[in-house]
Amino acid sequence: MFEHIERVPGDAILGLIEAFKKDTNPQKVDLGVGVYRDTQGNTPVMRAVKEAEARLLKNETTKTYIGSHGAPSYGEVVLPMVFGAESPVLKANRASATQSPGGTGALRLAADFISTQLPGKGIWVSDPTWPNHHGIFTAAGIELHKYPYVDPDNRLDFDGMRTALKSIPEGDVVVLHACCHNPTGFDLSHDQWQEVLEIVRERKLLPLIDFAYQGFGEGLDEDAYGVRLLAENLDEAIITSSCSKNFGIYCERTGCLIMVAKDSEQMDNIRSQVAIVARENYSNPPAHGGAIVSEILHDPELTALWREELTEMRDRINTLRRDFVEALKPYGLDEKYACVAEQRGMFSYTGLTPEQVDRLRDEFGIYMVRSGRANVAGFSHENLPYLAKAIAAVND
Ligand code: PLP
Ligand code: TYF
Repeated sequence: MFEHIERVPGDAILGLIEAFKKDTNPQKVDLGVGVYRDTQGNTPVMRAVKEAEARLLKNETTKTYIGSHGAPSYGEVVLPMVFGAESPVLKANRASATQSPGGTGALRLAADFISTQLPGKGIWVSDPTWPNHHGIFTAAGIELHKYPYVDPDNRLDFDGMRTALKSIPEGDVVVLHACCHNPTGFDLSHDQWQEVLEIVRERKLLPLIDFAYQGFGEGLDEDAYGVRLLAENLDEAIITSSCSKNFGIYCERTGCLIMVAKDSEQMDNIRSQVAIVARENYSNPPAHGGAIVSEILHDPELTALWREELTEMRDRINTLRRDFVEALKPYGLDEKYACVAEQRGMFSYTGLTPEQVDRLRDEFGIYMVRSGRANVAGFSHENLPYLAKAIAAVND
């Protein structure tokens, strides 16, 4: 039965973890997979999370199923985090939260919902986008298309994006990154979001906004600008939120599918269908991550601590972005890589070519995705001089 099954290559991003581990170069630098790293290069558990877990362990009385939509206490705190506490969307009771196994799980729920409830609709993703978008939507049987996002000079191609969005067939789904675009780090300005809103409304498109990095760009509220603008001004939207990065609970698989409907009655109808999709995939989501988030966000002291830690992570990334460009100044390369200081979030499309990326890996033990995507959190004040020297060498 299994003889004909072929081996396929693994995930290119996750494969970098193994390759990095095997490298014996003492100066090696990991700029691959998108997890946050502190000054020591570690991905520690946040203090607010540790404290929340201690409380949960002490107070836990049952491990029974939590239901297909997850814990209500989780949805109760995620919705105001995403929309803002005073959101008209929440006041009108037209948003529904379904806890999911990570942002990935939320994307899969969205994909299955689209393929079963909106059959025949195509889906449009930015070129480039997170490779898993391709896999998830295609696996759900949805026809995938791309819209341009970056120009050959490694700048946001908003003209190309606008033109493409205007030609999307009415009723199709358009995937937008709320902030901290993966892989490029190029985000939309407020004016550009406004234009996107107008096109989406005019073309009667359904926006699916992937919100995996809330708080990693400019701030929790600032990063939600596009999500809130679209949700408040459109009848319908889908948002996939993740707590993996902003709570540092990657392995706890904590996310949320948020469906925005015209009114509370339609929201309830949709919600009943989402429950079926969840049930058919995994029945109930894992509880622990959602319980952590709920414990933190229901407690003002823990919330303040968590916000402080999140701010520290964000500020560190944004400082490293500027310092990276500074470190390239002595080599006359600061202008060439100035985009790194302007991009936001964990990732930067550096503009390094696949050949340069290969040389950085082979000659210097510096690992990043072949597209030239670097995880900025892998920079440190210790390795920046080495990185700058290596980048200068591959630019010779
Ligand atoms: N969407 C994007 C753009 C991502 O970069 C990630 C990161 O892993 C996800 C979704 C999924 O996040 P999670 O780890 O919560 O599944
Ligand atoms: O893009 C990244 O590095 C993160 C982590 O299949 C990730 O989003 C990468 C690949 C993958 C799952 C998660």
